[in-house]
Amino acid sequence: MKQFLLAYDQGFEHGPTDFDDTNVDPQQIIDIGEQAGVFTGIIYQEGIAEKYKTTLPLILKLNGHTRLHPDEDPYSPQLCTVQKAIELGARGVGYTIFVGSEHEAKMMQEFSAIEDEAHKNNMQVIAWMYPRGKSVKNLETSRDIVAYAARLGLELGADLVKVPYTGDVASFSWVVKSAGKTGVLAQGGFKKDENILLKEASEIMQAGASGMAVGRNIWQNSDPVGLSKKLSKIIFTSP
Ligand code: FBP
Repeated sequence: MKQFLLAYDQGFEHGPTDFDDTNVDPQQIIDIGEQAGVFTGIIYQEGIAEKYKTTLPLILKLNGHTRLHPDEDPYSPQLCTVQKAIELGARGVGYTIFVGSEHEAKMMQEFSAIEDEAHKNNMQVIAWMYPRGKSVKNLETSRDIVAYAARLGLELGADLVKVPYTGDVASFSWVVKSAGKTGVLAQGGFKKDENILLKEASEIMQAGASGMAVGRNIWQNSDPVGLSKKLSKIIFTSP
């Protein structure tokens, strides 16, 4: 099944530097998502889920880290539980594994326990599989490393992996193949020219991906609802 997710955990990962006077307000992003009517889910952390309500299916992010201490090998600790996600009405849970970090084992263990419990409760499990750390420096979007990260997601039991785009159809097709029956979602990344984003979205879907999870490129756009509709057309009409 195709997926188009609206990501809004950047306030945690990057801080409010990603925001302006409008999109700093979580309600604005929820409104964009509800007005666009094209998203299969919205992603944020526990605190936002407790204070803001949405009619969109919620994917609750269970771990996070800040960029305030520039660790070469980052660790993103688990901060919320599957039980709490159920209480908050989440349809699924998300967890980041920094593949290649020296703390990768700890994140794989935490993810694995989350995956077991979430699946017992019929929840969708999405793994953010991001190559990061000294051993994969400058290889964060390289074909073989991203394919390895996606494959790890399959082996660990993720329903979907969210990975960076590798930049061309051939390499991303290999990433999708490597993930087997685990669906692959491409990350939006930092804000880029709209036409470049739309071209990338077409390539990503051509490569056989299950969809995209996009944040900054949507809510930093001057017409977020319009752009969401354009992206959804590409995602949901691809073969
Ligand atoms: P974007 O579309 O804004 O890139 O959001 C996708 C996402 O995975 C977010 O869920 C997360 O907060 C962020 O990217 C992580 O960004 P970084 O690559 O800087 O760690």
